Amino acid sequence: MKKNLLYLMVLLALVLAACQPSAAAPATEAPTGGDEPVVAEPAATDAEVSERCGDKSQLAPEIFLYNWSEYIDPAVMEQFEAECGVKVIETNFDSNETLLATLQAGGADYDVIVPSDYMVTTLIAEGMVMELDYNVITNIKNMEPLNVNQYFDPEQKYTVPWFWGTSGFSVDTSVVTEYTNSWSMMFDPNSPYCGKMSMLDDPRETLGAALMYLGYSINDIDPAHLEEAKNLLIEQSACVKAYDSQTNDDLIISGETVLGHIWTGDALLAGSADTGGRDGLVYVIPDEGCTIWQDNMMVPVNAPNPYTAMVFMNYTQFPEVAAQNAEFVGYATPNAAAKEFIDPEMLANESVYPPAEVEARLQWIEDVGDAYELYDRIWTEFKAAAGS
Ligand code: N2P
Repeated sequence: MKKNLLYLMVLLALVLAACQPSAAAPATEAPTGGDEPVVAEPAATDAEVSERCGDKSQLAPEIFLYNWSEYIDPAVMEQFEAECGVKVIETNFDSNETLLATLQAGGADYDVIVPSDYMVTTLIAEGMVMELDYNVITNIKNMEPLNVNQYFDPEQKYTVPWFWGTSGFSVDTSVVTEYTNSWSMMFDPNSPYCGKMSMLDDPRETLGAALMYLGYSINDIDPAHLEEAKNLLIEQSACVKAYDSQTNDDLIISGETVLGHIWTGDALLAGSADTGGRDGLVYVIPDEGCTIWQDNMMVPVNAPNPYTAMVFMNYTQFPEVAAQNAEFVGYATPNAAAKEFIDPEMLANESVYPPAEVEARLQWIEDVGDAYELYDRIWTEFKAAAGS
């Protein structure tokens, strides 16, 4: 009888224990940025706090990543899930302006976003992103000094550098046997390659290319200069097969285009049969200059899982992980510690890591403040005139 009572008590204790909130339940996100905890959490055990996954007891089961297309190795997300138990659900955007409009429309609760430089300025000014906790993102220490404390985040409070690159054009040299390193290859109205070109579908990049060809700054806000750039793009549109930032690499690989305004990594992977592309596609940084940019991970103010977001951001910047990712996407890494794990041939590729004399003719896109509306109007008018 006594024995039965003992069993009963043990059973009762087990039932009661099962009803208690578990330390492993992901319902509560760890406080970040100095906020007071809403609910006091039991201190995590050593087993729960790991270098790569942070405090496991505080991780959400999934996070939402809003990213450019083909801009993370899916294996990195799978590894993070296997190691840390967090599923990364990725959706893509095709321009910084789409990203901004999506966030402004609300309703989309992303944990991690990947804006470029000038859009970082906008998002901070609009109060749409949160300060990061670099006690969680300790791998910020791995970054090249040149890629941190940039003009768009001078005190390094909001961003984790992701990749950087340029926006030149690719040439299919099996068809375009004679070419120059000038934007005139893209803007000549009498080009023999009329109808076989693509341009990025991106207001600042595409208007920027026209502004540079005309000899203006990529950040020009003179309405007359923008009008000129618009008219140049309208004239060029007769020769443009597609305005496309996501499948422009596929277009040139398949031969549908032979000249394409394109970002470095896409050009690099498209230009080699070893990486799913085709040999003979050459990437050009025009003599007149082109955009240099840096994309960065950030956390929106209304992110549901900021702690887990920051653990993920940190995870991607361990040297081996960052190197694996850089080789997959084909872009230049800001992560200095990753470089010893990257194929030396890629590091030596001057299209990916341009030498100082080339860098001197590159321009950063900047937030143009109130002139955003001018750019928006000019771009909309151009798109209407180009019929796309
Ligand atoms: C990768 C997109 C690169 C983003 N497909 C350029 N800012």
